[in-house]
Amino acid sequence: MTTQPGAHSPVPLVFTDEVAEALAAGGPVVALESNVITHGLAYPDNAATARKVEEAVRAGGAVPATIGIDHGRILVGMTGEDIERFAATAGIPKVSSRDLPVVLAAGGLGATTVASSLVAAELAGIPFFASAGIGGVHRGAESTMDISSDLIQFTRSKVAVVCAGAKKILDLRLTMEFLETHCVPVISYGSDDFPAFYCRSSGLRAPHRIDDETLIARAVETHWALGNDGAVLVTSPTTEEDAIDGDEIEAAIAQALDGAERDGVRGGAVTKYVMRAVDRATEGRSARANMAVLVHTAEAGGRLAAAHAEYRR
Ligand code: PSU
Ligand code: MN
Repeated sequence: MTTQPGAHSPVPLVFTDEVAEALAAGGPVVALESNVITHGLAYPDNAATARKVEEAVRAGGAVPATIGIDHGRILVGMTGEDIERFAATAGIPKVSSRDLPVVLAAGGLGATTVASSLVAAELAGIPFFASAGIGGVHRGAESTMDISSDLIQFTRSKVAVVCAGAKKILDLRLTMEFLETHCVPVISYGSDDFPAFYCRSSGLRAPHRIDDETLIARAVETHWALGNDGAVLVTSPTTEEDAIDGDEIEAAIAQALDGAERDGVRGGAVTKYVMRAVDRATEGRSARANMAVLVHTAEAGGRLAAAHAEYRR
């Protein structure tokens, strides 16, 4: 492990040797979030999936760097023991961008969302990040104003984000509108549509489609060369055989959202509550599709990061 204080930052970053070496050599690295380990799935599926996700990044041709908060330091890359510790420890807080300074200052463990993982990735000099489902504009946001910080962070962090779109439980039309308003490029890799997590399509057309990895790398670099300091979203749908039919799951989602409303679940707790309720309603089918889409997206992230590192040489 190497600890780097960071040339321009007092925030301690702790790199695994493998990640430090890859970055020093200009090799491909993919940053990964840890909130999906602590909040997205239950133990021991979460630990097994986190390991499979890391293997998938490697299969794609890159080095995985799972991000987490550990006693005032940002982990950039986790060991097998770290992953097991995050997966098995109950009560690790979900840390989004605004929580990051407080949790780092106070010490203790923290699980990073997409948003806070992007903050860490940029500090660490990692230009690629992968997660199955980004946060977005929640259904009913007209009155709740529940819009994920993930979307705001895309306007601030210079990192390419590979994902399978946003979760089906969100308002995907409004999520796409938000991304457009905030000038976030959205590139669909290998599909015409914006995917919806474990569903291959949200029913919405993506603004751009590119199937060639090198061309995606070039579009990402061009966005930054144009003076933009934000993210580029690259979506990749899950496979046919692992996908869930959108209509099939809609009733379970509607019911879960009603349940959240009835139980007074608010803010950051909504996503986990609704995802788990849908998993119960589908007798684990959505949880299995969730694990599959995580692995698939990680593999696509590895492949795209590898093409990007090659392009930059
Ligand atoms: N994927 C899941 N479950 C989750 C998340 C992803 O299957 O809980 C997390 C991600 O970490 C994402 C976060 O960044 O949800 C967004 O939460 P919010 O809407 O509160 O910003
Ligand atoms: Mn929210």
